[in-house]
Amino acid sequence: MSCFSLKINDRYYTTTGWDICEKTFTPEHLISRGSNFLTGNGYLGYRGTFPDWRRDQYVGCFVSGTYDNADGKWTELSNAPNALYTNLEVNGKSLPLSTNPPAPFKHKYYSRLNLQNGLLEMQNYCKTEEGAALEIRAERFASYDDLHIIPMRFQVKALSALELTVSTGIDGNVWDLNGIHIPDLQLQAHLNFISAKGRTVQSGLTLVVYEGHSISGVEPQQAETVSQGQTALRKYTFSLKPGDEIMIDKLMTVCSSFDGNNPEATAFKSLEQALDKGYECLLEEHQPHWNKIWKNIDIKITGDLFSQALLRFNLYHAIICAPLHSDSLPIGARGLSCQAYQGAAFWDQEIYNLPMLTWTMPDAARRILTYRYKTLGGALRKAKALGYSGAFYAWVSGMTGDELCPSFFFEDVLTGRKIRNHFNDWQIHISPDIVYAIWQYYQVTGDWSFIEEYGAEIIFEVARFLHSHAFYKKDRDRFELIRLLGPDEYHENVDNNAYTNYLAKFSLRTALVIEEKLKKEMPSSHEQLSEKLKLTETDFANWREMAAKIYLPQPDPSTGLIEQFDGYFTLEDTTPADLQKRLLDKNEYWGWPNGVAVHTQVTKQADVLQLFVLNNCFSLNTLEANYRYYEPRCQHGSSLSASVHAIIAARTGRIEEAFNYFKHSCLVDLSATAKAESGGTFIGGIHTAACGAAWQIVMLGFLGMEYNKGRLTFKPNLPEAWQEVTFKLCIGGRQKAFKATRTGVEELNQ
Ligand code: IFM
Repeated sequence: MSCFSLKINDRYYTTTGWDICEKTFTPEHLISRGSNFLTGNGYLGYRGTFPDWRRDQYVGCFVSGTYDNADGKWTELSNAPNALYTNLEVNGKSLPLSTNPPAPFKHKYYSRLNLQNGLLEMQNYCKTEEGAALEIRAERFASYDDLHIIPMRFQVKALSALELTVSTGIDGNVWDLNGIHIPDLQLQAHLNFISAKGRTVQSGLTLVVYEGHSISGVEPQQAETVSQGQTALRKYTFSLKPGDEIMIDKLMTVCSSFDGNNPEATAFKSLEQALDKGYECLLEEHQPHWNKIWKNIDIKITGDLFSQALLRFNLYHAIICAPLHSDSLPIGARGLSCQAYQGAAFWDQEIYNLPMLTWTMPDAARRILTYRYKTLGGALRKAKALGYSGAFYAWVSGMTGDELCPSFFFEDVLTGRKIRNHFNDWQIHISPDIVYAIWQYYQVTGDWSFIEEYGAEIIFEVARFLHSHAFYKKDRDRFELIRLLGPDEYHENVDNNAYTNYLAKFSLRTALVIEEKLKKEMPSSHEQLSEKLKLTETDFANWREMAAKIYLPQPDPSTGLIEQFDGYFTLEDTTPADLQKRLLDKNEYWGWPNGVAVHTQVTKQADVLQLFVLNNCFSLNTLEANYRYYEPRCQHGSSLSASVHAIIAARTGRIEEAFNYFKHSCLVDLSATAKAESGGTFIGGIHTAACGAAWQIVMLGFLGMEYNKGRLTFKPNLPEAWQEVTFKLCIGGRQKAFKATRTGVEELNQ
């Protein structure tokens, strides 16, 4: 371990800008530690827990695609049996691995997440009450070379003579948020490996886990297999002299029938091959995958190691949450770090996660967008069920694209009554958000084939939906969008939310641009698609009319302010701090229908400001006026909010403020500032939107990047300590390298 360390906050430090380390573990950080030190590869996410932790310590290995509804209400990802489970007994007494080391060893304890390759290292020195001393090391990674495997190396060095028992195998008694997903788990200890297999309750998926290991260093005196309830373990006893070292190389392999018809064969093949190769070789094969990822996404900041480490921590999580191996899976709002938010995509995916991928790893962005095509059926079904035409995408979207967001989401903590939130049926901006991301992907990559194959169909169906949702106000000769929920979720049932209306217009115009191009340049595609979607000239004319006549709240000529929705400015004007004092219970929900914010101008998260991130037609004065107005009224009750404020603050030249919001956003997980529970619902885990947004804060905020009709421009406004920023972008299929300084941005020769 390097001697240099730079403090990140009271818990974490970095040694190189490529790692996040901690020196002590405190039980109050049980949830956030597991999330922050998550190792993953987009296929699975294994929480950063100690090897002897169990369900009460939130151990989890969440596997993409394993959606299941075990309690009849919540669909979520399944948690695989824990095949890294390992515990120790020293001289007959259990020795918890997360014990903080006693005084003489204090400074030697550490955990380190290496961001360069996702390797999580843990080291501890333990001394029992009787004076037996030992050093324990464990490291593991989720392989990018074979997505089904997690290799772990576990080492013990005796510092005094001691009797050691190591029990290692599979712990099938796992943490589940909403019902047990694999109630019929079958555990079996075979000669050289242990297996766990079961079926998920409602989705009927088979989930298979194998465990295998090898021991070197000292021969065990005794070995036995102990199967008890939901665990199957090998128990080894060693008699150790001071200086004796034991090394256990362990392997967990995971596969579900979502991945193919024979998950057992796949998981077993992975096990056999990996055992053959051995730990070092597996690590060696894994590393180049990360090298390639970092070569695309890294942003190097010279002059500020603190910002560097924060940024890379967020980029690391923005990658491991993304199912880059598939075009049928979404990026979950908590990625693969837990079951919260149902392993499902929200608008976060398009507006927060995709920009980084589109600009740096466009193939990956294409796959995630293809997921939206594959789930178009769900969006069509949702629209139909609610009486609309076209595609109304699910607010919470899993495997099929059918709406997963329950109508009753929160509970009123004062009365215990359920709250009917309308995230699912009024938050319509999700559909135009998808159009925005698709069009951005096309603008940056020039990949028209995506539009022809998938994008046009999605966008036409969204246009159709928007038209069917709109209300034509005869007296004003304009289209309005009424009964909405905009990005600010505290205000439900509002009309003409500026963000939604502007994006709706953008979507309609995009649909018309595509229609025109298809008609002119690819008439047969135009004909086929029109036929498939049963689109007529009347549809196109309707979209044209609505695009021309949709009401867009304009900046007020005297104040420059855009009203968030009709009547917003008539609401009580107060501050989040004031509302805090009105709470009867600290866990009260602030929003609909009776929350303290509902009749006030206090917002949960950026709304009008969010529009400015996506739409650069507004003048700097408008940005300035609205930032000054809306910023003090925002509670930042969502982890999505700080990044938007950072971007707009940077664009309007408030660099210190922007830097504070950058830290706020990038530290949301490391400082565990966000609630792990809201209205009785567990919402802990990694905030993947904030992770993706870290990239945007730097690029759109501090570097002032804009891309207009194929023209890339920058207006750098760097934080004080940042001397230079180097990064890569992939435009039109070509990767370009850039260097930004305080005075400008230049393209580098590669
Ligand atoms: O999509 C967000 C929403 O904007 C605020 N609540 C949490 C959701 C998931 O991150």
